[in-house]
Amino acid sequence: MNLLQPTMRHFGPKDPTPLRYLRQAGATGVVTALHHLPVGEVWSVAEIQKRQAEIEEAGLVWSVVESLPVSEAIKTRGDNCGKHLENYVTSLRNLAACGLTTVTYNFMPVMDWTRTDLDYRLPDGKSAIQFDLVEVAMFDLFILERANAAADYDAATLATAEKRFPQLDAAAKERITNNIIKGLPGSEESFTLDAFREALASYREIGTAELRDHLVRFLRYVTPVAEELGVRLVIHPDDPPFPLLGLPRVLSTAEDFQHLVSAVPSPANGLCFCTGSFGVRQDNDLVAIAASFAERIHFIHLRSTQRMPGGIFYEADHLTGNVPMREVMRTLLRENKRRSTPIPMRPDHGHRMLDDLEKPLSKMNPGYPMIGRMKGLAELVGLQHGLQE
Ligand code: DNO
Repeated sequence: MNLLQPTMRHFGPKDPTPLRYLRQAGATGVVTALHHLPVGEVWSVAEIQKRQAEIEEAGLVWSVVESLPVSEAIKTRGDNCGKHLENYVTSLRNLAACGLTTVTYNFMPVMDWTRTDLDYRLPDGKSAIQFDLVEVAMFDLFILERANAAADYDAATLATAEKRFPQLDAAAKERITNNIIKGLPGSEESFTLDAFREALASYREIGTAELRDHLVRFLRYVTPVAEELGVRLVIHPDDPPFPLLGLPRVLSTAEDFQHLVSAVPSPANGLCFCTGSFGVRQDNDLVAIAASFAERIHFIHLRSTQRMPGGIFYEADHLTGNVPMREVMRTLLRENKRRSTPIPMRPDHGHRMLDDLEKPLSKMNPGYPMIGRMKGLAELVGLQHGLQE
């Protein structure tokens, strides 16, 4: 059988889902990180082994690190950049010593992934997460009051934002603000409004070209060591795949990744192929991306999004929405067949549904309810069985 390795994400001891549930859901591997350690610090062998033991106790293996976060100092080439780069390499050495060789990271400035509504109801009553560009614009223009923000939106978005903002009550304003600045699960940063303004200000002199250069310099520093250790670094694409709040984004399209590969051809420079992130842009051809970068894909996130008019998208079921999952899967299986060890794949996100709807939202990791993810994994494994020749 030619199957991808089924994995699921876990957020460590604070995760409300016990590790054994992942195994019951069909995962053999766990995707996790040492979330309790501050970004930029060394991950010691002892800390890594402690987590590894917890995972193995549950009959699972730690397959992928998601993420070994890249600090803001490295992204901006700020004060602690040199120290953080050294620490990053030390952490890679320690991970490799423990047998962990697939390491995810992203290069999104300030914020990791972003949604504006964490409880968007679908017609059947399930709850999805949603991104609404008008809500981002309202936050940007009227709450954050960022200088020259208006220049970053088209006329229709601006007009809708101006019309909708006066109708928002305090709770809606708070929801949008918190969803944007407090950080979603897996984000290592969380801000107050003032701290957020300060973080944005650190990018005043950093546009697309500069951020791209910082990414290349980061990779040129870490990939020689990664290569020596047999570690594959996999960059997670921008989510959503376009600039937000005036911040540049440099990994949103196939061209962006091609640029990175040309600048740093090392085999340690890999891709976390995330269909949900790339798939938000209509001009991203997911099958072509999977085919052209097949050899560099060492970790896969599978989910689908549904685009709506006005810059809105929500997370669809794993096999519906705008992502052509069957063709994507066919392409990935072709590559998987060539490999000596299967490529790890996780069902990315899931809907809140069934009993999970009875649990308070505040006690769950948005995007990561267990039942919806289990359904996603089951569908994605079933699809692979169906595609076997
Ligand atoms: C969201 C995740 C991201 C991802 C990081 C990788 O659900 O896919 O938080 O883990 O961007 O560094």
